[in-house]
Amino acid sequence: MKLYSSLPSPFGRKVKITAHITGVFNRLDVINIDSADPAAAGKNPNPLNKIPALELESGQLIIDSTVICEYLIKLANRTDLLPECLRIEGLTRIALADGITEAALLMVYEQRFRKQSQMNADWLHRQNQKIKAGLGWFSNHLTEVSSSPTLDQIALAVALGYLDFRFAGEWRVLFTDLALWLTHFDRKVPSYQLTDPQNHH
Ligand SMILES: N[C@@H](CCC(=O)N[C@@H](CS)C(=O)NCC(=O)O)C(=O)O
Repeated sequence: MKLYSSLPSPFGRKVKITAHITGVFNRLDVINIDSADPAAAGKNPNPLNKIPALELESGQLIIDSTVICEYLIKLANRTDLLPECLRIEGLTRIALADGITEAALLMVYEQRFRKQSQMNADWLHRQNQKIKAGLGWFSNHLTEVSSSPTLDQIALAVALGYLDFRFAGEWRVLFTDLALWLTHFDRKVPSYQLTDPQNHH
């Protein structure tokens, strides 16, 4: 199966870590595309030209990182990553972590696609507030990490990793408990390092 992604993509990283943990990474043919490049639209099977996108041998398209992860989890019979009895709670935590990543991406896009004079400071502030409030929520609801993390823990680690990558880890000063949590995650989950965009430059 083909995974369309890119090295810096945080949502792609979420899928790759899940694939490593569930032992199916070697079944993925990873195709790097740059979704900012208009020419990429022709290569991406996702009509929305967003990554990650998974294409099965049958040609079936699977999109949205959580849906792709869930497919891999079921394929590998590793439903412990998203236990059925905690499904709604798990999906809510995933949505919260992904919301942090999305707000960070919107800030990056605002700076990438608009000239300095067109940038909207209020909009950037709104996104930054969402990131801080989301991090505040997680610092009050942290869960212990093992070498076999759950999907919501993977989504949180990826959100924090993206803030490290794009915003020089400024969040670490305000959220020392989350920084410590990420150190534990990093130590216990080798695929976090393997998929770190900063290790590939
Ligand atoms: N909800 C989607 C979000 C995917 C997403 O926003 N991906 C970014 C890259 S990490 C992207 O493709 N951006 C290009 C665009 O929005 O056109 C998911 O979880 O897969």
